Amino acid sequence: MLGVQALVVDKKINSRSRPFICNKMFQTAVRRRVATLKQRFAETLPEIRERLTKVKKEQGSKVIGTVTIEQLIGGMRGVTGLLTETSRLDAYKGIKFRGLSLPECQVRLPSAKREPLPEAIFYLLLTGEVPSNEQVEELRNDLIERARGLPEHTKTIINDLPKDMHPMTQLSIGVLSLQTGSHFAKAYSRGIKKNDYWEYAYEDAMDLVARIPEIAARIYRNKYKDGQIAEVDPNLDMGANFSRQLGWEDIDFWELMRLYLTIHCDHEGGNVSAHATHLVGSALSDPFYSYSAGLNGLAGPLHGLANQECLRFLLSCQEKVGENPSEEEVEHFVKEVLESGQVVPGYGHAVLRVTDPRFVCQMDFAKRVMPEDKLCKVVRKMYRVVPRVLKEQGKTKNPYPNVDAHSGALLMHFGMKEFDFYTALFGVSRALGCMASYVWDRALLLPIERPGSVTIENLEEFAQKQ
Ligand code: CMX
Repeated sequence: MLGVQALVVDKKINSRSRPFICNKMFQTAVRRRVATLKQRFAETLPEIRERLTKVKKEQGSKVIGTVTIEQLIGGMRGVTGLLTETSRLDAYKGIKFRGLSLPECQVRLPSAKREPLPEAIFYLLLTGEVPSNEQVEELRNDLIERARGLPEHTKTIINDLPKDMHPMTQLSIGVLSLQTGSHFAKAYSRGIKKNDYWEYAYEDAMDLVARIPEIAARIYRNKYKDGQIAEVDPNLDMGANFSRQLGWEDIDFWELMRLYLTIHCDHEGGNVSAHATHLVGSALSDPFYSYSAGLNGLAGPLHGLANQECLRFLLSCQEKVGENPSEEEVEHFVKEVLESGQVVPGYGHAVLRVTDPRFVCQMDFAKRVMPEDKLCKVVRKMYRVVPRVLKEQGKTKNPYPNVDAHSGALLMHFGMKEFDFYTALFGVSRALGCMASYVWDRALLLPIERPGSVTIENLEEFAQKQ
């Protein structure tokens, strides 16, 4: 059995590591044994389980909210009905990962240069603790080892997919193909105790997080480049390795990828990708089945696909009114888009009622790293114009930009022009949050999800009785 102890390894910090990669980590790195992430998870679990049992037992009959008929018809907006440990979205303050805002994560989490390491945010999501440099290094090594185990059949499947298949379809298939190695599915069919589900879920979740970057990179290299892909470098972090496998050696791009993987990783439980993963997992489908479903949800234009739509929108603005449009020209363009019945991609949100902090930190990155980039300047002009136009239109509850309003322009700056691939990058990042939540779902023994439903006739009868 794959117990906690099975992962205890004496990982040494590799002295040959490139000094600028994990400099913060290596400055303080000591050659000593650190508790693995799985051990830390196991240590924190009993207390959390106890708190959940207590609150259920003592407060279980209390009402946390109501559901109006409008909410029932309207996609359950504002209905709180899910337990998600990893993050919480506040309509006015934005996302908090285990209580830490994005700017706080940027300051407190271990980094290679400036942006948090993706491994560090994953550790935070799983345990609720800010990891030390040694803990991140231990996790990084574990993920590298797992990344090297990408099955040959997954490579073959991706190679054989039609090149004109959308990258999100390919990514979903690639993740699903990992299912053959599911520890959870094998253990379940052998027969395991419910209390132990999380250990096998953890193994699968780690495999998935470790292997999805190479799956996405292979899709990119096959579809748009020569099909050749770099080996995983054991001295680099996930952001840098993923960048290299995509084909970028520019360390500013590596930083962008670290930022990208951090800010897209989680957005509490109700968004389509997280909710779909949670729902499918609640049937005890293993992490690969579950996250493949989450990716299918992420592929929708009102969710993750909005980033590619947003870039298309920015480019068509430039095409129509020039590379450096005035604010008046931008306003005219936006109004035309609205009048034609389309939404302004990258603006609005089902929960947020302020500018998305994930937009702000991308804008800060752009101002710092590429202050003269013309497309990023258009993004900033849009930010000055679109909220006012949407407010005048009066329909949108949140006229401010979301995460997707900026990401495409940053990628374009570095020459990643294939914008139908952008949602696949989002999918690599969202795996961190969805897999951390999947492990918690099994650890907290959450049951199969099964809300009730009504017919229109039921609603009419109910309204008459009222
Ligand atoms: N442009 C134009 N109209 C918009 C709009 C936008 N950006 N955002 C919302 N609206 C409209 C809605 O279409 C709706 O119109 P109808 O009443 O005619 O149907 C009205 O305003 C009210 O919608 P809302 O309650 O403010 O927004 P929702 O919670 O229904 O939808 C979202 C949220 C994100 C789907 C919507 O704002 C949208 O379509 N935005 C553009 C696409 C986008 O950027 N999606 C990415 C979201 C982030 C992510 O999940 O990745």
